[in-house]
Amino acid sequence: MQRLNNQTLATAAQVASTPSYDRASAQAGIVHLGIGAFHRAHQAWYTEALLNKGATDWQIIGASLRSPTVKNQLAAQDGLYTIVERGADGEKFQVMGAVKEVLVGPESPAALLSVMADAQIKIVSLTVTEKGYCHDPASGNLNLNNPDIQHDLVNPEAPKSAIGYIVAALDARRRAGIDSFTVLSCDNLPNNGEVLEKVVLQYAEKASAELAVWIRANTTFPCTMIDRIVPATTDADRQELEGKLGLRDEGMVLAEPFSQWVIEDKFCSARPAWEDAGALLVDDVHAYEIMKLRLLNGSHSLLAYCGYLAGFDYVSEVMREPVLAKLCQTFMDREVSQTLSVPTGFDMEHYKVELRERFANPGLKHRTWQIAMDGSQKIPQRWLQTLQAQLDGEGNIDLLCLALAAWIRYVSGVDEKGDVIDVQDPLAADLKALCDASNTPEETVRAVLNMQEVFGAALGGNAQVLAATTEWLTRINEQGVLAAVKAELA
Ligand code: CS2
Repeated sequence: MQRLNNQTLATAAQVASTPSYDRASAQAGIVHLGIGAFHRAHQAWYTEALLNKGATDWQIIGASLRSPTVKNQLAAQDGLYTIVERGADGEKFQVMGAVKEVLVGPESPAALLSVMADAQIKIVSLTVTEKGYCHDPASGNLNLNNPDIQHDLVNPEAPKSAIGYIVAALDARRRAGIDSFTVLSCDNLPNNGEVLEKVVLQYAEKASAELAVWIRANTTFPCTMIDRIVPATTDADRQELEGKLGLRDEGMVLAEPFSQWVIEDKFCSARPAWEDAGALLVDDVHAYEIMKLRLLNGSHSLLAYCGYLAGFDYVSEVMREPVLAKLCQTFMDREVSQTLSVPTGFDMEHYKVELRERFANPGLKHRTWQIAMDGSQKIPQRWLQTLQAQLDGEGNIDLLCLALAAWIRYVSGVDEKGDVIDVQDPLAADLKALCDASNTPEETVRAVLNMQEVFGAALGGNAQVLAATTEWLTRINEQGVLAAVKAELA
């Protein structure tokens, strides 16, 4: 089967929309670190809309900081790939031209740094997941024990971490008298721009005091709220698209129709008019971020752990189980909503209903296992801030503690059928060791909540949280998660 590329684009155009601009003459203005499926279906999609409307300076140079997979997928396709948008009313295909080329950090750190230092690049954006910030989630400080950070501080010319790349590229610009780029975080962290700014400055201070001063004076780090459900692409997805497109597309991504991007309008350099593509440019993103992280991602993680333990592979299946659908709604209504201050003019009740419809989208095979990954990095902003707010306001914390118990059960590494769980988490080994060394649910919960880097001191030592989480873990172990939740919500 022929590959999608410049030569075969006309074949794709029979079923898909295709770039309406001259890709060869468009210029790159953005370097994106972490060109995974999410970026290709989100920021690249907004940017493509502008290119289709005639913008010429904003193509994207994508970079992978680990594996050459995406480069290998896209290089043979001249950077082209398809977004398959799948919702309740069927599917839509769009071939994307926004990605000019893909670089692979480990193949040539110098090549990536030199592109980032090019005056034509105005924005360096990143989607490197929570752990890519190399910070301690509870305090927000740069983790100086992180092996990549230790490596980068001694090898600044060949970094491994996004932080190392950003600081080295900013240093090159400073030395060459080139203006700073804006650093745009596109990860699911609250105050993501501020988190990034803090770790970048802490790292820069270690590297050179003068550089840190320059970054403080010249660089901005806007916060963003990013939202689109984009499950990992599978080979079956590629096979299916091949039948429809008549071409092989190794770089395709699947996404839901919904998409939202709220960006703090704080750029130290030129920026694309993303508002013309439907993004919201605002003075303050905070209320949007918190709402999305606690309602969408918080419920997602709850459904992922409970759903996985109950034997469900995909979120849409979890939502078809009435007990778990009810759990999701009760969690949102009873324990999350009241901790949120709604952005002006925003209809939160509608947002919650829409979220549950999005989770139930049968066209997306979003694995519970995928969402369950990296829990130690995700749950502080998804659950723990909500939990703290509920404790402060003397609100209900029952289902938040169920969530914690389900996570603890999950990271113990054995599911309800006795099968081993492939737990992916930077702290997986520590978590498993704590679970293995404990003899009772109470000991297990106490040991895990004691992990200060995740829970901080106040929450980890809270007696009410300890008791409720222990109670849930006991019930899960004895009855299984489904029966335990059913009894609770009856
Ligand atoms: C999910 C998110 O994998 C996960 O942890 O909760 O990737 C989620 O799909 C996105 O944030 C939706 O915008």
